[in-house]
Amino acid sequence: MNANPATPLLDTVSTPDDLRRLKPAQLRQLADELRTEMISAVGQTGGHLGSGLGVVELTVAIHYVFDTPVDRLIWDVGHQAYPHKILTGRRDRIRTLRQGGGLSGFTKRSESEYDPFGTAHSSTSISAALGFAMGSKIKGQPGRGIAVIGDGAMSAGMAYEAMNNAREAGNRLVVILNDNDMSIAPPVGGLSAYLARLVSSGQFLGLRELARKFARKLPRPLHLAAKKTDEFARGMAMGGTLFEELGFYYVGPIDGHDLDALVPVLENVRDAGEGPILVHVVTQKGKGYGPAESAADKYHGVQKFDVITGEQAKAPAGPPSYTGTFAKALVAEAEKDATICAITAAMPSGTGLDKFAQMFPERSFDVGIAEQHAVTFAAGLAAQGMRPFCAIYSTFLQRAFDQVVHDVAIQNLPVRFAIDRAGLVGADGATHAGSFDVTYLATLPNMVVMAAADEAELVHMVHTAAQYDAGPIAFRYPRGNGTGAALPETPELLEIGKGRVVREGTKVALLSLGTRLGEALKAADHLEAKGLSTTVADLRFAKPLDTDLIRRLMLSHEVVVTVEEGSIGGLGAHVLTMASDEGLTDAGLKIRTMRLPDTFQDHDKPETQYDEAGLNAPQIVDTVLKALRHNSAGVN
Ligand code: TPP
Repeated sequence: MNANPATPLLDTVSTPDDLRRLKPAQLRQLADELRTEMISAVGQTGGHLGSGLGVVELTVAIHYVFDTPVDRLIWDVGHQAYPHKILTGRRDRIRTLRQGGGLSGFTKRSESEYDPFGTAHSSTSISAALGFAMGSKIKGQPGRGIAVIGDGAMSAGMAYEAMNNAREAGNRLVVILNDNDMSIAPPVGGLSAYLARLVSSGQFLGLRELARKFARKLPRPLHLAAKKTDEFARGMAMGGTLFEELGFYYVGPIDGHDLDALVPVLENVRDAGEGPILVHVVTQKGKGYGPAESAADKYHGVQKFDVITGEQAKAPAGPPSYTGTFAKALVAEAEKDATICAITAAMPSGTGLDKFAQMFPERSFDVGIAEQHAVTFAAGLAAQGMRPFCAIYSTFLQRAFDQVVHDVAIQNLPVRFAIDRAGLVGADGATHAGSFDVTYLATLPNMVVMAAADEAELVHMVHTAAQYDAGPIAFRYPRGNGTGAALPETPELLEIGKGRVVREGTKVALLSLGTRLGEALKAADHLEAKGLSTTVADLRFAKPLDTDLIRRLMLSHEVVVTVEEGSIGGLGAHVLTMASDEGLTDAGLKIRTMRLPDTFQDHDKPETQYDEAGLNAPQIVDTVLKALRHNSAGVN
């Protein structure tokens, strides 16, 4: 097994105050030990690796130069913050990352005063840093807002909305653009090309120009002057950049692994009287760990791995993943239909659309981290007679809600939403849980909302969505492996708004939406064993509801329980509304709704999360029995 590495200098540093007591000459060794420690920890836990490795020196330099936590440091996305966690009092828990009760894989306010802002969805850091900067300015307190944002995250509109507003923060706002020329996949679009041009052909200025640029004198001219000019070639280029047009001083590009350059530059940034300042730092994703450096995705996210060989633990063999099944089904549809196209927002491999892109490059679009644009772009394609599939994780589609309402639903445009990672997601925790999509979509007029109970159902749903031109249609499916259901040779065209009865009974009816169907069937077995004849229906559609089926079951059963892996306001709410609209409860029918709890569930093993959510078979059985006890006791 991976042994913990020897880290004599790092052992003396548990907070940034300890770090600031070191001499500049010691920082290189500290960074090396920090990198080794991070590799060792992630080898044991799995998680995000490449991004953190790329910012080891940057993390050391920022905490060395700035006055954290008074200066508020915000890591965009937060997946690169593991070295930051190690240096800010959390080293003793670093090997609990992403495990139940352990450290979060992102930054989290409740975890540390050094995490002033929770992150996980990208491109929020500049807005938040600006809020901190303005707040401390108005209150007359010390403190800057420092945002560290990747070139991938820089593709989202929110970053520009924030920069467009930043001028009044003055030198209290510092943006550090961490440019590793990677998102999860290679970055896309004009901005990425622009940054590459800045890096490769930037006009590098010497120290005198640098001194002139900053209003105040350089605090450590000797230190700076001692640097070799060619090393400092990546020093400071300025003039006419996009960022300057937006009101920033642009400083860079700087080699983000060269502490001798980083520290003095950041000191100058810290002491400059003007601002806001954007420091363009060039780093390498996966830096310092061979297997990561040579991996195509730079080991963005990894399973546990052997530090020596870099070999990752194999995910347990099992049925094909939902994502893979979706991608195959979509490719099959697109082979028959040249109007089918696919859109991802920076998640080609996560959504499986990389497979689609290989087959149909001209009909495949990776728009970068830009979910809002992805949705409206899909709406435009649909209005032009194309059949767009917009594949976005449930949690990231939240960001494009207005586009779903205003650009898609109101205009009744046939955009197909493939909603991956619907439901609980395990180690990524609350920020990534796909809890709300049924709630936020099924509330919209015109929208059709389906949930796949297994991978065969998913294939039918992809086919049904491809054929459906009457308006927007969404289908959701979870993270991970399917159930092993046999895949159909020919997909079925599902009748819109019709569910299916999977098991027929007489006393109890379980109405399931999506992948809790397996648990509902298990519960039915238990109930049957107790003499309670149980019907199980897979409703398939949260919208439109199969009102005929639901009405029939309500009129012929004593207890009806809805089961879904989604928030309050989803299927259960729609079924209750229908029942009350039609007066179906007036005769004493018992209805119960089972759904995710009204809390943000922390990261944990999926099994534990389901137990905590109360969505396993035993809890379904309990809910039914309680409802029946109420019946016989005449309560309610
Ligand atoms: N969409 C949103 C709104 N948030 C996300 N976190 C993601 C998608 C998924 N995601 C996590 S990290 C990442 C993406 C797409 C890439 C970020 O690239 P970059 O900002 O360059 O940071 P790097 O990983 O290269 O350090």
